[in-house]
Amino acid sequence: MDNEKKEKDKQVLLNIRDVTSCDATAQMLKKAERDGVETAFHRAAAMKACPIGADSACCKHCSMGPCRLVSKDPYGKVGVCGATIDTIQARNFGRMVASGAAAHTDHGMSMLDLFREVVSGKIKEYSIKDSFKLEAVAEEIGIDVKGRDLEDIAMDLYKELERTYTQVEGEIPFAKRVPEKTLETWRKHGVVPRGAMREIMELMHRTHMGVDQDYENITKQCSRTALSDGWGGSMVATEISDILFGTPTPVKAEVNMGCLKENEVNIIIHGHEPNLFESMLASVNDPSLIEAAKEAGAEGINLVGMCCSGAEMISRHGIPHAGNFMSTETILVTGAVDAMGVDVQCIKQGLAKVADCYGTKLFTTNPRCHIEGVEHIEFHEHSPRECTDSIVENAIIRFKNRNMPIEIPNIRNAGIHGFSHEYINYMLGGTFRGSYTPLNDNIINGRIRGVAGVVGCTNPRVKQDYVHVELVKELIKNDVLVVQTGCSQIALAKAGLYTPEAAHLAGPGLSEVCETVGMPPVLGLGSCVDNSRILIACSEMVRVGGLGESIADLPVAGAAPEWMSEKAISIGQYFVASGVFTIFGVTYPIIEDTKFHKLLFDGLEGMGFGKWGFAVDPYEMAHMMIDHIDKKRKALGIDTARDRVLMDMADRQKLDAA
Ligand code: XCC
Repeated sequence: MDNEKKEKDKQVLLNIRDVTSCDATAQMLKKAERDGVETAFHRAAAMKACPIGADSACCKHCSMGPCRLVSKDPYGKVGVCGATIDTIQARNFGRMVASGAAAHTDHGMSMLDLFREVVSGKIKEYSIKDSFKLEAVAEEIGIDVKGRDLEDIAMDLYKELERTYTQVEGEIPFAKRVPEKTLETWRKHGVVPRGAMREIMELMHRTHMGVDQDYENITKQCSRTALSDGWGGSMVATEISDILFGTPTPVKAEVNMGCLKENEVNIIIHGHEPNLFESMLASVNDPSLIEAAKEAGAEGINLVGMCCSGAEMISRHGIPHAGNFMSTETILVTGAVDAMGVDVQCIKQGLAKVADCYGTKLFTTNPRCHIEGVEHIEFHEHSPRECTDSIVENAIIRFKNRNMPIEIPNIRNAGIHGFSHEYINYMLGGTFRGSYTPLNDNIINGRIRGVAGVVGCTNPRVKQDYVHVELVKELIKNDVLVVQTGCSQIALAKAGLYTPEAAHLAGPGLSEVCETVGMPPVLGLGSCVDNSRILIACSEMVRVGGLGESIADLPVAGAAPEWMSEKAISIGQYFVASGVFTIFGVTYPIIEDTKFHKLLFDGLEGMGFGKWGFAVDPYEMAHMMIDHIDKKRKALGIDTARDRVLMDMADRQKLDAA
């Protein structure tokens, strides 16, 4: 028996309908099993998650251990150094925050490096696409813009934003965007971030053996570090990407595996940083490469995105999106992908083997992310086309030599993507009076009950897309407007909720608003770093007035129902520290009935922050969020308005006068 046959014989067979609600992924999983190909779904089924790790009851920060505590009796034992369960959990949690924040802030810093080189004229392949936004952001953080050259403003903006990373003392620049009362809470508890490098370094230091051994003190540094991601590194990534590549405005685009085209050279870009994808867009439109594809017998070159790279490009350019995180291996099973270029984050090492099985050319491009056995074509920002042209050329060669049957799921879902904070402002208020006032008014009058951010990954430990879709449907049915990013956005787009017609799934108040404005009940804001757009929207809701003085007062909630990455933990912690009730699904890396758990799930709220929640069932999760929104409405004194969803003019005037 050869090795391949042996592997096929020991392969776990899935009950496919239990692991995904994505029809295209299900179709490809069936094919993968026929072909004897293994995916992360199979590996998850074959490998039980480690229960000690899942509960964070293990400490391996020194070689006196690793020490294993007992989740069922968390205070029955301590580590060899004497560390209690709360110290161990807080340290493990802190390291997840540090790693997640590092990923986002390093991405943001790459965007800022590119911006500097473009502004100083050293890179000519990219340029400033949104000078209006450049001036608006500069002005907001105190840079004088009147009568000045764009280049001077841009260089000042670069210098100012560099502080987001390198500053050793003082507050990060975007702290100026934080509502005063929220900022006061941060100052009171000493969690206003200085610079991301300092915060991440300090958190790594404090979680070293024998340093910070007070879970409350560690939690403070978790918040400070996470805030340096949300209001720092991620926000810089979003703002600089908008300035360089354009601020998203609504665009009709398609998602799902049916975006692949059998008769064209198919290229997928997967990862997170938009500069690679922007260059690839230029490459696939190069007449000489199109000609080469045609000479190879193709009808053209088809560029498709996945994961957050795809979310950036569907938002800015309407580039089709083939699927979220748990579909990145299965799409290769189509046999139709001629090349996949990846940069950083969420790139499964398992892609290499699947790509090999189907002859797809897989390329890593970023110096931070190589994969053993995978060809690396380094992407240099000073000569970006060298890398992306080469990927296209390789894809054309693979197209010419396709030698196995192709099966592309015939599923495409059209929808409207590309909402940004700026566009929401315009959409609700019009060109001359762009404002969040109509949103606040509709929340106050009860047509919209509140706003929920539903974001984050997919995870083979739960049925792919199912929790995202059911949660969002339940929220909009109850008049909660939903904003989304990342892989969650793609789950809902595949389920058809990104069309204005989906308004019929919303409750009467929300559907009325959607129909009046012509918007879907679910708004996609882009990639995971674009969660910063949700923070900005929250600040704006506070600034406009009528919904309290801090983010913690707003009738809003957040969820990452199928999360898997450490970045998600950092995102969760910065939303909580900003004042938002944030619920995670799948599993929560802390034992219940410990002091650290109580602090995260309850204590933080009493200190003026938000709090964490956990639920696996989408309906339970939705109702926890709705209950929280109702609690905030009550505290604001707008709970009675909700009883009479449709108000007449007299009601409105009474409310305004109140
Ligand atoms: Fe990764 Fe960003 Fe999660 Fe998707 S949502 S699995 S982090 S690609 Ni960002």
